[in-house]
Amino acid sequence: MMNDRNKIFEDAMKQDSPIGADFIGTIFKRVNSVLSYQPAVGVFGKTGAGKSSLCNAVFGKDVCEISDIAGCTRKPQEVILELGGKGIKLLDVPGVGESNERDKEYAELYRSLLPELDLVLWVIKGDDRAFSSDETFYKNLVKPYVDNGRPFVVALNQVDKIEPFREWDMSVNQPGAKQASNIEQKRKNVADIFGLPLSCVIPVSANERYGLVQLVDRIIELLPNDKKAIVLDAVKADNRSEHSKTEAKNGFLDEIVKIVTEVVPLAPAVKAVVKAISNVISKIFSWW
Ligand SMILES: Nc1nc2c(ncn2[C@@H]2O[C@H](COP(=O)(O)OP(=O)(O)OP(=O)(O)O)[C@@H](O)[C@H]2O)c(=O)[nH]1
Ligand SMILES: [Mg+2]
Repeated sequence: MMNDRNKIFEDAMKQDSPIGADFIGTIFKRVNSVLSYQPAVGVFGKTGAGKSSLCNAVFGKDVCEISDIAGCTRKPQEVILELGGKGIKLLDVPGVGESNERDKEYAELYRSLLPELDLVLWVIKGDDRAFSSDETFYKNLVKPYVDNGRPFVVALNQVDKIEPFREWDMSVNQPGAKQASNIEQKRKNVADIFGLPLSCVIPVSANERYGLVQLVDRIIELLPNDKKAIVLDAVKADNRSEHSKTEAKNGFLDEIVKIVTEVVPLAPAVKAVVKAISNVISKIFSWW
């Protein structure tokens, strides 16, 4: 894949761009390093919240182990999703809230992982009543990173179980009216607890494949320009909306314009070079 990419890239640049070989080389290196970056996504939350299930639903079938037995994920599962470029690194970590001993150990683990993460996805069980362990973990560990501008999204998972759960409409895969209003209430509640805007708390159901497109939309919006396309590429095709595709494309093109403008001193050449590069990118990402 990597070699294919290099070849397509070089050919396109030779044909279409009005600049010299040394400029092409420099631009090539810089765009390639954006493409080769491997974003790391950490999936945190209480045990049994559905972290592993949600990873599978968002990114693909069976990338993470799931078990109906309590406390399934015992050590961090590092899954490399290789598509297009190097893909992304998905860290499905063990859940907190099982025992005090474990929580101390896992707090250390979360703390050590955080500096390398581009995005933290916090998974909460929608029908949980108490969020105190989530709150403690979030405030002590994650909040300093979020305050530094690190993208953070809460997935309010298992909303199919929120009362009255019998209202869940299987035919359209949507909550019933009363259930929808209780879900919205819970969402507000969680946003308050975490001190987040409502837009960062997304109601989902991993099992029912509900809300996943909205979750991906939000994630792509929050990521920096140079990482949107790579993360979107790792997401299952069903979960990519036109909105997130446009967002990821524009982000990537902005990044390319930035790079080319820095390297090529002549303004008229920039447009042609950017066009040549975006032609190449469109061959790398199937959804482009
Ligand atoms: N009804 C329903 N059940 C779910 C949903 N998501 C997960 N589950 C179930 O919840 C249980 C726990 O899911 P996991 O994905 O293993 O949870 P986890 O957060 O990875 O748990 P640990 O690895 O122990 O931290 C499994 O039985 C899942 O099938 C959902 O959206 N709706
Ligand atoms: Mg798990």
